[in-house]
Amino acid sequence: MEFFKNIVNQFQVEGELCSCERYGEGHINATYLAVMEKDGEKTDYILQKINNTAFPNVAGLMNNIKLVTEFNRAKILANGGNPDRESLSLIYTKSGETYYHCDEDDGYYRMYIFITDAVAYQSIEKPEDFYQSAVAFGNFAKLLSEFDATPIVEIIPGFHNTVKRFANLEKSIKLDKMNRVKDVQAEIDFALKRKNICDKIVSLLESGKMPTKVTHNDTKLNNVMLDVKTGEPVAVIDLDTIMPGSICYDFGDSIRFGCSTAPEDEKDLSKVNFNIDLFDVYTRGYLTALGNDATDIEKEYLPWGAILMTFECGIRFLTDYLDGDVYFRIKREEHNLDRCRTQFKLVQEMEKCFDKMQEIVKKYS
Ligand code: ADP
Ligand code: GN1
Ligand code: MG
Repeated sequence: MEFFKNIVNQFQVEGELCSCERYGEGHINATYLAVMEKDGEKTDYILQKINNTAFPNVAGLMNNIKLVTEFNRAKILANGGNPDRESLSLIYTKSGETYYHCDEDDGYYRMYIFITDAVAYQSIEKPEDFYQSAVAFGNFAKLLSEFDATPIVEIIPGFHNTVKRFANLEKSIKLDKMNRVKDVQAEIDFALKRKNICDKIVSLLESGKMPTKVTHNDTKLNNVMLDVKTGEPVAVIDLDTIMPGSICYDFGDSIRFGCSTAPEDEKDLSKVNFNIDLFDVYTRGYLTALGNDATDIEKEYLPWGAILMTFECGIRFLTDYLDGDVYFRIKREEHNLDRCRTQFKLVQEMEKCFDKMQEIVKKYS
């Protein structure tokens, strides 16, 4: 507690820290709910220790977040909204910085205003929530289209470059650092069979046939907050990966996570299925919110975005398993392998209903 008191005291907050507990289900940063008390009144904040392995350039990362959140806040204010609730909002340090480097644990910390009366779901409880998350991400994409991307740093180069992700997998197979290749031959074969799909979107972006846009790049359901009472979108959060990308990736990543009938790390694969009805729900919400902002080629490749984001995530989990679980936080042995297996099962099912997915996109285009 003394350790955290020192951390929060570096930021522009008032009162005494009365609790600081781990919070949320993110795989990357360490998130805490920090409660401050002043004159008997409690205020919640989000405190995060930034994952410095995933994000070596913390200054660049935080400058990206500062630019995007200040842009969002100004827009929300101009539209008569409440920026403290409808945008992720940084609490600056007492010296006006976006983050604090703590010598004691060599950690990088940041604080956000806690978004009140809102929930980040871990799975779909009702289709309406998924529809609202689609509207939230669609509106966010629209907002970003007005944002000047020039100063944005590509914080993880090639983040959704599936070709590069595949090459990383091949490197890890060759290296076989943990001697695990022998146990995952079926998963490796599954991936190798699909090597030829990796460049489907990458090549369109590289040739300029598909526009490169500033996108969120990590659009899973628990990165959007919905109002606890009305279920309506409140804010899009987790802005670490905002950088140049494709809306097919943002769409696809939401589908990957939200259209599965089971959690991302379900061990029993018989429970993991791709729910096409939820695909319909999300597509309707996303395309309604985006309107004319989506070009024909982007719309055409939305189903590919879903397959590729799911495949890519599967190969990233497999790569991390082979590397000794150094990137994604794990809670048990083989956690990354279980995650890889759910993703590959979903890919298989998406492949089977690809025509149906295309029809649904056409219906809402
Ligand atoms: P990670 O990058 O590790 O996924 P996130 O930034 O997504 O970390 O935060 C993890 C979780 O913490 C979110 O899923 C959400 O439940 C919660 N959270 C994050 N920021 C806020 C906020 N400003 N207000 C309320 N809850 C938040
Ligand atoms: C990570 O940070 P979080 O948990 O929202 C990862 C995503 C993966 C996702 C898989 C920066 O997202 O790319 O799709 O896990 N984020 C980063 O659940 O690598
Ligand atoms: Mg997150």
